[in-house]
Amino acid sequence: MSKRVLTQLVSAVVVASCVLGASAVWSVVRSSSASEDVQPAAEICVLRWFLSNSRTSSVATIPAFSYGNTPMVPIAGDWDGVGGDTPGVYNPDTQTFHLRNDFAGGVGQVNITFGSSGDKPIVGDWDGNGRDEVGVYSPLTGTFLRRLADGSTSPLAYGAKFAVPVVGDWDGNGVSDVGVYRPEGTAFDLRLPDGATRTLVYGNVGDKPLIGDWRGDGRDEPGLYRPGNRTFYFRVSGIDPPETTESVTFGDTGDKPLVGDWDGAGGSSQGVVKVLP
Ligand SMILES: [Ca+2]
Ligand SMILES: [Ca+2]
Ligand SMILES: [Ca+2]
Ligand SMILES: [Ca+2]
Repeated sequence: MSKRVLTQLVSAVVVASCVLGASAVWSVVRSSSASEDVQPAAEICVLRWFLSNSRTSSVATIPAFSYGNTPMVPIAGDWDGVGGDTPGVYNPDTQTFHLRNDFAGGVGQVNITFGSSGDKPIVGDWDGNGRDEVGVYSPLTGTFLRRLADGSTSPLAYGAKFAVPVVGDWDGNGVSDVGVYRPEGTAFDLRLPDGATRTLVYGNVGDKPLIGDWRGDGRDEPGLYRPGNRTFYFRVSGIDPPETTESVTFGDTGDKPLVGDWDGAGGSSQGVVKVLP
């Protein structure tokens, strides 16, 4: 074995130990094989953010910054109602959101404890005042627990249990709506404000769902990230037919994709979060 290959293998092991939003995996890793039980139980890895204000740019347009660490889950939202979307992280171990209103990294400017063990973080403008709030999706009950600005909780059950939650403003009334993505059917089920469901079959098996307002018309629509070719797909035509999709290749294999209106100009664009030792 050449030294070069050995280095790559070691590197791969280190990266694999940086588990994003899934600290429970450790018990599996450690018990699977005694001979492999050489990694630290909870290596802390840093989240490094690469965001682009251009949906056609394959390089970041915002200077990279570090914010959060494993096992935190990266999120984005317009927490202050000005200047577009900025980073946040959700720590599943402490059920705490840490939010920032800039791209400087550091520590959270707003910290909110919400949710229960096993919940997934969600972001939306639940009251339509132009500022995003946080919430969690409870897989056990299939319920969206929307945390309102006054700290109260507004629950909304939708879809099957253990679904993949999505949030967006499907009708453009300023209030975020919910939906679920069904990976096996590559289908988005979008809950309209009247309770009806709009189903969109979109993408391929293995794609990861994204939601954004690609053209900045005030209505959110689906997008996809395809890990195999590191490509973002934006359904710019919205949720109504006919479909028009634009795409951009961005980031590296293993990156965590996310989207946001980083410059506040009205349209969402891509970014990735890398997990670095
Ligand atoms: Ca903002
Ligand atoms: Ca709001
Ligand atoms: Ca809406
Ligand atoms: Ca739109």
